[in-house]
Amino acid sequence: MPEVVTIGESMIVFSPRQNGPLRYVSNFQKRVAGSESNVAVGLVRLGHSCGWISKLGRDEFGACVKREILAEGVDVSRVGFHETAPTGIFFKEIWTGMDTRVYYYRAGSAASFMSPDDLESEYIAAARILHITGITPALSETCLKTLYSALEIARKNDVIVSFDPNIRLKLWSRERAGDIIRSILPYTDIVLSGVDEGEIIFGTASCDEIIDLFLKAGIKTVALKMGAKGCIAATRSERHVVDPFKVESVVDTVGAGDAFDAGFLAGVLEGRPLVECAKLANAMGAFAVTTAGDIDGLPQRDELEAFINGSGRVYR
Ligand code: KDG
Repeated sequence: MPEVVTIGESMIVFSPRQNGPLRYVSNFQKRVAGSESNVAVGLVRLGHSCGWISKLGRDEFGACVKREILAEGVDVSRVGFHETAPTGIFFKEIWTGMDTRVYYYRAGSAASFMSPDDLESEYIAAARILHITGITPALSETCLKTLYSALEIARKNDVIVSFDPNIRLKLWSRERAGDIIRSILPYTDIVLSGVDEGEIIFGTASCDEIIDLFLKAGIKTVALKMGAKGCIAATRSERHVVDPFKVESVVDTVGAGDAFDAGFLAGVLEGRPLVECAKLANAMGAFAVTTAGDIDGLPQRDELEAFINGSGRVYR
């Protein structure tokens, strides 16, 4: 059974081969993307076992998503297929590496039909960590129920719950996102959140206030992502601002948050001190922004260590 179990929708993403408005783009590269499976792949690259629960369309894109995630070494044995609903897709539009937009075509997708019946309690109960995001509850009422059901299973079986709010305002309103996410917090042990998301959840943009409010809501460990400024990692007894790693050029920031989550959770699984978890997280985020795909740039363990130590490697 995998150390980490995650649940969520993955899709085919079409990345433009040129920058600028999509109306002028004729060529795209097809890749696989999805926040939760990105985290799973990141963890597997670092040597941890991970299972991904989802639903795909019984179509070519569904077959492609399952095959790619399986090829990365993630356990896809709990991925089901919907006979008629399609696999979701989306398009990226890139202006500069810092300005990427996404256009979803995922309403009514196979994953939006996930239901509590798709969960196998023993599979979640055997994990050390259940990792979820705020994307899944935004997909449909049945997805929301599925998430609550997974959280109940985790709670009953002392599985650590890790939660990335990952608020996608193209999927739901700020108000609904805030309400639902606040209802998930009591089940959560580790929160991996952006500052902008903290603002939607708590109505303040102050990093310290956001962290205080997460801790007050019962979260044991908070990692507040500040993008190019690194992160703040906190528990009730410690709080550290952890500097980012510098990257030469940013190609695409989408997926950096997932890479961050994978790094942080790897640290937790390895019993590392809080600052080290945050350092691993920042380093993974730095890798992710250097390539166009969500997972293409994610490092293997030795590559990550070499990057953190500043030693680099020479291939001959
Ligand atoms: O974090 C990256 C994700 O946003 C991307 O892979 C697509 O899962 C996705 C989503 O729902 O936006």
